[in-house]
Amino acid sequence: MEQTFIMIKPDGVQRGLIGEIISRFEKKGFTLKGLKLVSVDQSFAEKHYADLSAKPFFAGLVEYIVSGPVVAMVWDGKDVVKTGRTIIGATNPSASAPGTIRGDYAIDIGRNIIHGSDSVENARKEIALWFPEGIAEWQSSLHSWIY
Ligand code: 3AN
Repeated sequence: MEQTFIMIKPDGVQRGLIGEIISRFEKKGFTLKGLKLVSVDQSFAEKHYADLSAKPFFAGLVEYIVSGPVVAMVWDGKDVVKTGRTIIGATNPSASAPGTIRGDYAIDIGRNIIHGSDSVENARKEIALWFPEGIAEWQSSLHSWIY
C-alpha cells in the first residue's frame, strides 16, 4: 500500500486544527502509521525543503517551520499521495477549493497549515527523513470494508 508524509505546520498546531486534520484523513479511510509532535531546527527544515532552496521565499519558509512544534505523520492507503493533496487543496489558499483543508482554514500562502508529499518518491524520502526510527506496522480492521 502507498504511503505519504503529512505535516501540520506551526500555524495549524497553534490554531488547534490537529484533531480536525487527522479526522479528515481518518474519515476518508486512510490509516495512520506514524505520528509525533516535534520542533525542528533550521538545518533539519532546510533539508526538508532542499528542493526549494533557490526560491525567494525559502528563508521565510524555514523560519516559519522552525517557529513552533509541527505534527509529523505517515498515512497509508490507496493513492494516498495524490488523494492526500486533494484533501489538502492548492498551495495558495486563494486558489484552494472550499472543502479542502487550505480552502476552509487558510488565507495566506505563507501560512498554509499543512504539507503533503507531492510524489511517491518524495514521500519515501520525507518519511525516511522524519521517521528514521521507523513507523508502526499494523492494519486497520476496517480494511476489508474500505477495499
Ligand atoms: P505544496 O506545499 O502545496 O506542495 P510547494 O512545494 O510549492 O507547495 O511549496 C512548499 C511550501 O512553500 C508551501 N506549502 C508554502 O508554505 C511555501 N510557499 C510556496 N510558494 C510560496 C510563496 N510564493 N510565498 C511564500 N511561501 C510559499
